[in-house]
Amino acid sequence: MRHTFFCIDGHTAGNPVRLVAGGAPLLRGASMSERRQDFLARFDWIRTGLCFEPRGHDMMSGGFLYPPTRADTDIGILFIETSGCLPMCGHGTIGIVTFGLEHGLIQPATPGRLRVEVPAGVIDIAYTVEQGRVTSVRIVNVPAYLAASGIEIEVPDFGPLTVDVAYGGNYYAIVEPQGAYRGLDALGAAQIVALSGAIRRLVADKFVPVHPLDATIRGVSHVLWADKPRGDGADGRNAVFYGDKAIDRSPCGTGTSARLAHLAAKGRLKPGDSFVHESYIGSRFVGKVEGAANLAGQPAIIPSITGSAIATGFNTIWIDREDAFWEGFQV
Ligand code: PYC
Repeated sequence: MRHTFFCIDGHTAGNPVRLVAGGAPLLRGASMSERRQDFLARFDWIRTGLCFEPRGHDMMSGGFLYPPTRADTDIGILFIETSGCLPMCGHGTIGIVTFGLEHGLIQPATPGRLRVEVPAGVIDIAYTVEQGRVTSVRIVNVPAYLAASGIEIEVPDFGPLTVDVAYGGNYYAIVEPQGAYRGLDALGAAQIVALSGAIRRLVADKFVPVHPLDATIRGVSHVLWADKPRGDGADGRNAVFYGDKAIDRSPCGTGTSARLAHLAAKGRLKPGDSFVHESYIGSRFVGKVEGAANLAGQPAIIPSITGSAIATGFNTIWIDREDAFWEGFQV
């Protein structure tokens, strides 16, 4: 049996986005969070088939558009990625909204604005269009907060690290330069990948964050290595590790949100401050602490992230049960 998926492929600040415009399964659930659980239980083969090799690769990421479950939103998005179905994905949202608007899949009630239901909650989008191209997408994200500070771990063959955990739509272990970590260029991509999986496991042995409003969002999924910027006009640089082998090519929307909450909680940013974040490859998002918030008793912030995406082409993908690798594979 052959399943056909009509996709618009592209990238946000260098990281891949595959908008699956045709072929989304019908999902059960009274919210995008419940639909995420239903997708994981019944349709995870679609994610692995489209994101893993041979149809995808270690960084592959994307999502589907759905009618929202809430009357106060315009669209729903379900994210897929090599590591699973993320509650929220910033670079994915920028790409999906850009490609959806440019190809008439999204019809906004108010031009320039969208309210989007994602599994992590509701986000507000403002976008600009010039000559039929979406040139900028600003996301006012779900509340972000610092979940834990000063977790001490001993990383084999590297040494001790003190790590903080912050939420920006996913939970991030944040590592600032210290001890044997002397910055991203000194570390290099191969070591970032080799160490990050161990750091994620070591942090999980000591602390498992659970979202105060949605217990299905739990556990550190990403590691954000923070550093000073390389280019003029930026405030920081990062390498965000996800899945088993990926370094985000974009500055990572949820990672930037978590970093803003982290810096705000440490008194290094305040409401109204902007933070230009560089990715490992030098692409940029503009982050901003929009304001203070309260997340079920936790001090939090409302972060925003602004970036842009480019479509690279249409891609009709088959997942054929006759293919030995119909579900995809990872090495
Ligand atoms: O942009 O939020 C993001 C993201 C998550 C994983 C990769 N990118």
